[in-house]
Amino acid sequence: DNGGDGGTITVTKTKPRVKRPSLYRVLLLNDDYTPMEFVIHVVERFFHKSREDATRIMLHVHHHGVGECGVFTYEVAETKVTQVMDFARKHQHPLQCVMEKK
Ligand code: NFA
Repeated sequence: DNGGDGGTITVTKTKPRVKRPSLYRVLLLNDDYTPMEFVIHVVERFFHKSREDATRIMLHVHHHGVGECGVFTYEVAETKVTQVMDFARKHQHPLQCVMEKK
């Protein structure tokens, strides 16, 4: 900086302030109608899980009513929810996908 006329140069250091983004869990909810195989496929396709992990997640949701598919920043979580809800709707299954702040 050299604002004045005195010819004095002032150097101001601003600390690089970085903040971690808030994280959101993406959850699947159980229902009585969506086929187990469809839920496994959704978890594989949209959350990039192995068939084994996808099956574990599906069974957890089936037995406990709700289960986590992944943790993401807000925009990514929102995109996952929209993709899963659109895909379920397209196939006429009532599967519900939601996000919650960690
Ligand atoms: N409860 C469903 C059934 O018995 C399977 C399911 C699991 C649905 C997980 C939604 C989520 N066909």
